[in-house]
Amino acid sequence: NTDNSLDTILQRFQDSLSLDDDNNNNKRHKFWETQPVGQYKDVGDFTLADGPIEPPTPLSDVKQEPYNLPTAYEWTTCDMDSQEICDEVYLLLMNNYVEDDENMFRFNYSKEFLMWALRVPGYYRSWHIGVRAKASKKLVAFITGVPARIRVNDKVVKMAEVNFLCVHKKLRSKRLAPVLIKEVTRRVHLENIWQAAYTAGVVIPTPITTCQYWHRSLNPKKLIDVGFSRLGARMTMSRTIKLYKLPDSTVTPGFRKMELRDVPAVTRLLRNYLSQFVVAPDFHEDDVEHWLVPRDNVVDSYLVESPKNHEITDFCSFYTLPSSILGNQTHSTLKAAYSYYNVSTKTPLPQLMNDALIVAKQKEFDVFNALDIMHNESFLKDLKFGPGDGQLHYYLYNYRVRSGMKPSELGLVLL
Ligand code: MYA
Repeated sequence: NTDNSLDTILQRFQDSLSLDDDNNNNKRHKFWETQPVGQYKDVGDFTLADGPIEPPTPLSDVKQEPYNLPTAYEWTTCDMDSQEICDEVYLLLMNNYVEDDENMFRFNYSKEFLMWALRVPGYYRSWHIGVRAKASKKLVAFITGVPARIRVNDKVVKMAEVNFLCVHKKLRSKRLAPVLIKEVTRRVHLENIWQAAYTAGVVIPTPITTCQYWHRSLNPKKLIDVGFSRLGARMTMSRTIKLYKLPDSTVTPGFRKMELRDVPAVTRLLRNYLSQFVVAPDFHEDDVEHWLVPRDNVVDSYLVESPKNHEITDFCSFYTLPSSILGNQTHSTLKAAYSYYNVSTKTPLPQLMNDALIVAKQKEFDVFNALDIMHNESFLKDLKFGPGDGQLHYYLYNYRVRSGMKPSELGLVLL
């Protein structure tokens, strides 16, 4: 009976999704089951239409006061223009943010990066939310949103991109995260925005797609020394170093750093390219100026300008996100570049990305990371990227999209 077997498959899928569950009661996701997000029980229900899961409520119905915190804690809005506040946020994240499964590495977003990621065109200060201990005033938790226009199929939707959710290690598993999420939701609603996009390494109801990280060694000796990668079977260190060796300079004629004057051409190139994906940002010139004009140690962008007619034909970019190496005597940071937005119309994508690897190597990155989204699969294997063990799940809040989206149909990179 086909129905039955479909049910079985769905049930197995649902079970596999909640394997990492740590709740003792029968509810698998006490918080997420109450939220307007795709629920596991709806997976495979093709009668549900794409679009908002629940309609907006009148603004006057949005709760005016912040949610209650445990009595020892208080809300604070983090002013990311202030060097002192940025230092506090930087330190909270440096010591408590995302680690790999083996707790060998922890993201170490720089202050400059945080200021870039959070002060975007049209940002709301009220969406940069902290929690302090009342007595010591120490910052112990954080969550942020920034506004974005995201296109899903043929609709452009105003959303919040939610990121940097962090609870101090000493305050974990006390259900503080749901309070932070509800508070950012409330503040987003107050701006008359009802949808959000976010990514996480954990599985919660319900990913729109699940992506994999791939890693390209640039400094294989260091990566092996710190335990990021291992010597391959039948490989010596010197053969490994030779395997990953790159030319000293880029090969594509007309390949150069992006400048402010390139914003209109890059915007056209990018808008045209991103239009083919199911979910992608709707970038205007001010977004491109913010997100893609190079900033030292934050974001790098290169393009190909035709030597003949000066047309901009190709574009590639990556952002800088180091990780602290936990408990290594000789090395304290892993310098990682993350593939951002890339567009090829004339230069084959593998050649363009090889040039990106060459500049990343020149800039002394140890590793170049990329997700299997957009057209990235077309260069990962040829350019000697290897699959990582980490997965990244993409989510939308209060917006349903057809399930079964492939990573290659996704045109969105969140930081
Ligand atoms: S992803 C990066 C997340 N940060 C880290 O991994 C840093 C290290 N870890 C921590 O700081 C803590 O472990 C965190 C959880 C804070 C993650 N996304 O307080 P709890 C659910 C969503 O007892 P803690 C990023 O920043 C969990 O399933 N939910 O747990 C994007 C459970 O709910 P349920 C998560 O470990 C964030 C509940 O929280 C996540 O002390 C997007 C447990 O709470 C997670 N990464 O703290 C947020 N981790 O019982 C959603 C755990 O139901 C935004 N949980 O399973 C939604 C859109 C909002 C705006 C809407 C506007 C319209």
